[in-house]
Amino acid sequence: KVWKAGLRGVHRAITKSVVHHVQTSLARQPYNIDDFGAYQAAALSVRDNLIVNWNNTQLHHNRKGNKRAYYLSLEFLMGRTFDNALLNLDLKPQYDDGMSLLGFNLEDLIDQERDAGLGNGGLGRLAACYLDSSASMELPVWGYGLRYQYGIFQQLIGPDGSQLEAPDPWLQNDNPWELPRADVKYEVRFYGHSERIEGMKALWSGGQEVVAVAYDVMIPGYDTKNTNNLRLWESKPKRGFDLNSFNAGDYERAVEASNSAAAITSVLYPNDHTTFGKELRLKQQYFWTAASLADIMRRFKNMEKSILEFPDYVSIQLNDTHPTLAIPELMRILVDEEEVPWDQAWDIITRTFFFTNHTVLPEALEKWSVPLMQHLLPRHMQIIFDINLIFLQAVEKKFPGDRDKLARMSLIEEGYPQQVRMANLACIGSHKVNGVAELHSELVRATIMKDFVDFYGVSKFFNVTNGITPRRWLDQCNPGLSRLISETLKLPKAAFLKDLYQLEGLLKHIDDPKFQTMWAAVKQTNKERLAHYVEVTTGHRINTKAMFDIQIKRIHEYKRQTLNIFGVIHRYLALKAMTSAQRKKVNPKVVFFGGKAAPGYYIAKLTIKLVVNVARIVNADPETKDILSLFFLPDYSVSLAEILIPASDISQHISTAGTEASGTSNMKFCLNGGLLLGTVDGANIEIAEEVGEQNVFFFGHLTPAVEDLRYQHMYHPVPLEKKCPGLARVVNEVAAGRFGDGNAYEPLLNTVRKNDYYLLTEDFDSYLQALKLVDEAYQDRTEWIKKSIRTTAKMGKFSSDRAIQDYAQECWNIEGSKLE
Ligand code: 26R
Repeated sequence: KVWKAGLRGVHRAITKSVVHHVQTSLARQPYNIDDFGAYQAAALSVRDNLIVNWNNTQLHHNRKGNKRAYYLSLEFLMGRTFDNALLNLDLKPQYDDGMSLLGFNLEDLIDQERDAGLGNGGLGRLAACYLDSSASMELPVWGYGLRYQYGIFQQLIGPDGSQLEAPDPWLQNDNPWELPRADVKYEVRFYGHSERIEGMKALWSGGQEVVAVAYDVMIPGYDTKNTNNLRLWESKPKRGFDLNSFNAGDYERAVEASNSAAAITSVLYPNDHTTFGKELRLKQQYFWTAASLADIMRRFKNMEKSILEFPDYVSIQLNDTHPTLAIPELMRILVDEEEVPWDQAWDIITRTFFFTNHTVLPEALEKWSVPLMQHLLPRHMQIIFDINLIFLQAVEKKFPGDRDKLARMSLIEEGYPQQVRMANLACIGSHKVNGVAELHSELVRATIMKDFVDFYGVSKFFNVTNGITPRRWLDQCNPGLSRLISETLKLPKAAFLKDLYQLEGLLKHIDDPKFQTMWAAVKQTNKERLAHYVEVTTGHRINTKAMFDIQIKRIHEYKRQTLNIFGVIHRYLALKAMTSAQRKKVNPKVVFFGGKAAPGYYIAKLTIKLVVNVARIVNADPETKDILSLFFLPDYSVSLAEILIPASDISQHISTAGTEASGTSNMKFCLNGGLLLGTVDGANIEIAEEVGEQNVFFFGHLTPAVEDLRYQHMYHPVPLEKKCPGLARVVNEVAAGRFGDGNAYEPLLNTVRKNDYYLLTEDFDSYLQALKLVDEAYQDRTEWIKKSIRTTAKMGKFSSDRAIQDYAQECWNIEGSKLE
């Protein structure tokens, strides 16, 4: 090994600190440490660097009196931290050498870490990307969330091919990336009763109190010392036990009370897009918003400003409606505790909060039963009724006599029971409301928020197209590509990782055959890395010369994994009908699926079962297995995405038009030079705008057609055989038992035979057409590589730095402030 002379001292410092942590923090002997122990010690040693930067950053912003923004999210899908921290601190080469001096391979140590799976999918991963960008741009932004004992469940595939769920005890081993803050704690009340005192003021007392304890996760910026904070709350009983029962000798009851307090942060709800109205979920939401606001308020009070200046120093972003209780909670603090008159308090509220909507699917719009809320949060229910009364009076004034409008805009939906509409509350309590891609924001304005647009004017409603962090989703997951880009552009990596528009510089190399070859070689290496993973985990060997076609995301009807698997079956049947000479001319292809289904989502689970069982038949068929193979990779996660995404030739984003708010993996695939096969939906549209429509594979009906088509399906149904013979053949084969017990799939097949809400029968033929175009395009490999280079080159817009810049300017009114 050639050693850079100047680094010797750094190496010595690293090995010394790692050995120190082995002996002290881990209390073990350096000579018999395993990979996991070495990972822990190395992580603690990296953490030492972070803690210093973290402390200095907080001090820096405090001294400057900077306005701060807070990102309230029930989910932060962080994935692994070690590798990311090394890259952001620019210490990876040093630790690589340092650990190898100690006899360890750094990549093996990186693989020892468990993912922090504190999220379901898009919304949670977006929050994680936004934290990375905020820190990298030196903005004073903190995240607030919950420290779930169990993150998103581990997915296993049972013998019959169906999804099984196991708990994810990610904290079983010490987590070196968090700092418990025994000194930062707040009491949070539930139940009890609320008594009006005078005017709008009330006193809330009694009930049960639970303690929120802070755990801080350090968020290092890239190429800066600025290190932000993600504060996660854990619930604890106020005392160890309920003293009354304890003293009376009723130990069971005493323990019960303590268990119920600890239960609040025990597990992440694994539903994506369907609400269940469970009391524990509402408890989570209040526990978290109350603790976060108490903490924000304490930090604000340390500044010794008038309470009326609160919005000049604090902005709060609501990540979907999940933290909407922060609105009545801040009203309660202002009116009941700070004695601010109601109207002034409401003015503070509407200058502090900002609300992001992440889906227009009706089943995902949160509603909470009024009796439940009354019971759990009596004071908040009062406040919501008061807000509603004043609001509806204003609506009535603007639109006299429009009772339907009043009923639609009310915070309370009539019915048995009445329900609180959280999106309406989030909207009227916020200064601005945004969607997450142009089309989605337009749909927010035209559908779920239409009445509010009429009332407030359109300028309250705007768009921030989502983004992804290029640190994790280019440099970390695809070091080969990052290196090639840096060499080609003759720029240090930081230049394009901090300004992703720099990638456009690749365009002038697009026709250079040498560059094309190197580009293709990087892709090939990544495909081999994925093939290696599949071989190690499943025993299957993959043809890495085949086209890699990937669809990874939560399993949901609107995302139409069914369209994909029906397409695969169609291809398989077509191959079977060919002569072997004909088959030889076909482009070999490997199709990958990954994703979890909500445990109670029957149709989504059946979809997984179908994919797994089709894979079993197809992969075992000697006639076709070299030309078509299929894998369902279990337990999809951030870490698995980091292996899959760089290896794709084509990825699928094929939701029914108008249903996918944005999608973010589409951006990740394209950034890594994978081409996109998709519908005209979400951020696909803006990706096509950037790379040019000739470089994406679009198919399917457009959003404006969807409503009419659904109407037709509902009132003028046409039998599947007539509507779409190609799909009928596929469905019949499945029903006939070609991929195992056909009866088992009846409910899934019926979704296309009956009213076909997600319009598979309408899009199937054009989907097949698009797949054919993909095959043809792949035959001309040079053209394909050029498309791939162009795609990467045009991804500048989709950096989460751009998205965070939009939020900082349009909403938060904060600026970067560098720690020297
Ligand atoms: C209320 C509860 C059941 C619930 C609803 C919705 C829980 C979680 C969600 C998650 C939804 C809002 C979500 O993840 N939406 C996704 O947000 C991404 C980031 O903006 C988008 O890219 C993606 O299109 C959207 O589906």
